[in-house]
Amino acid sequence: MGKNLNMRDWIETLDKAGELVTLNKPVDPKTQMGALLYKSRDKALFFNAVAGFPGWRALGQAPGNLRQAALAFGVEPKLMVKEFARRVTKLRKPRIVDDGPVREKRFSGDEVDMTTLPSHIAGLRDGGRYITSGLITVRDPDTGVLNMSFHRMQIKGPRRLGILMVPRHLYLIYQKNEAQNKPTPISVIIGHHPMYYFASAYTGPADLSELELAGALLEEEVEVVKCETNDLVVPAHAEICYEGEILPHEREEEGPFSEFQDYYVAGTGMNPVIRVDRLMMRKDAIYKEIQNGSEVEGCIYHKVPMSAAMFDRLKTVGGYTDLVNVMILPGIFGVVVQLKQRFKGEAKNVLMAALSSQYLHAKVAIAVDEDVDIFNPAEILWAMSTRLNPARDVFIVDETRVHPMDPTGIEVVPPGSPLGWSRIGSKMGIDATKPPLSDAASRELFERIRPIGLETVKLEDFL
Ligand SMILES: Cc1cc2nc3c(=O)[nH]c(=O)nc-3n(C[C@H](O)[C@H](O)[C@H](O)COP(=O)(O)O)c2cc1C
Ligand SMILES: [Mn+2]
Repeated sequence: MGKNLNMRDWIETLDKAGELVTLNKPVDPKTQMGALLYKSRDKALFFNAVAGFPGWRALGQAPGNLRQAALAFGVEPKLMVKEFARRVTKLRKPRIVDDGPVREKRFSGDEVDMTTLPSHIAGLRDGGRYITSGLITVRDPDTGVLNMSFHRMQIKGPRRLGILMVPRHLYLIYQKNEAQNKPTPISVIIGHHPMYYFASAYTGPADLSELELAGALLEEEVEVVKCETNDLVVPAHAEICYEGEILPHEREEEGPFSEFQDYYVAGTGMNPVIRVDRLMMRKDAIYKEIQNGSEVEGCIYHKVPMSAAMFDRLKTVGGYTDLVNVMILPGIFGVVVQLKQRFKGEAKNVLMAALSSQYLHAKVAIAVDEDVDIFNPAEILWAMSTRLNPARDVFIVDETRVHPMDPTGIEVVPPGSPLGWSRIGSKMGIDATKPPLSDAASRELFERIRPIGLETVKLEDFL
């Protein structure tokens, strides 16, 4: 028996670290919760009562920042991306067990009522209440591989949800099934250890099973129970789960929705629909809210796995680079790459790779040296203002595919269409590194000042 790390362990970890604030008065998920979550960038919030949803408790902004994310990995923030990249290599197959706490309470067919879940409204212009913490598992009909990914689901009725699928793995599987007039069976979990969320937001190859990746990140295999209405599985220690089908050839208005860039530019339109057939949960299930926007929880779940996936890729550019760290910038369309540049041109090569990785998001990539604190935006701007020769160190590539939620891009294919959804725009690399190691003389000009005794001389000793 493993530890079966789950959301309750995570709540305890946050609490012990002084990262959790408990709200005892009832909070209205339709009019108050979004604001509280959006503003709470320092602490995670535990809602002991949700107005209009008797008996429910909920967790949000957990992790709400990189410090809390690093707590889940048990390392300091600047080592987290490397630690993620290290764990990714040790995939673990899930273990099927007979029963688990997620099956304690069960509802079938018309007993199911998704409108009773205490999902909050994230933004003023949102189309309604959304399940924002749902991780969808699906089986590829050709390879049998189980894919798990994050998708917003709009609550449209007791058993009816709208879904947005950006053209990646779930959408590809849905299209294969739809071509044969078949529905796509899915299972969904709400509320689990953050490693499930990080794994689900990681974009790897299509045949990577994110359930195995969750096992790698947790450093123990995931226990799953078999679904009751389809041949899928569901993590046994989740708070809530449901089973259903994404229906073929059905499209309905979905959105708008507050997205990760802090805009409503978010694939609103004719999107597919889910019918829910089974809902199960722990007897005292805790709901998981995720607030979206820049530098809040939804953004943290993007930043950590994206940075780790890019770290893995960028260290192979040219066979090897002395890569120190990678961090996605606020709004997700930018990335900062930290390296010890050996030769002239090495940073530019790395920047080109950062602009065309498995993620479409990055359109601005900035390279900095090891002596820049990439977690401090002022330091990144300092490097750009003191180490950049704009005429030589900036390059722009026009007419490239950009992320479909990038409002600067021009939509070439609308959401919901067979080819998927796409925008065209441009990308920029900014090489804010100092001269490379191979040019020691020029490099010396960029040595940062260092007062004598910087580490040892302390103010307290002179008061
Ligand atoms: C908080 C959050 C919400 C997301 N919502 C969606 C969504 O609604 N639709 C979507 O297609 N991708 C969404 N994503 C992104 C995908 O989950 C992510 O790109 C994932 O890697 C896709 O899985 P795949 O690589 O197996 O296709 C979201 C990611 C996060 C972190
Ligand atoms: Mn996948």
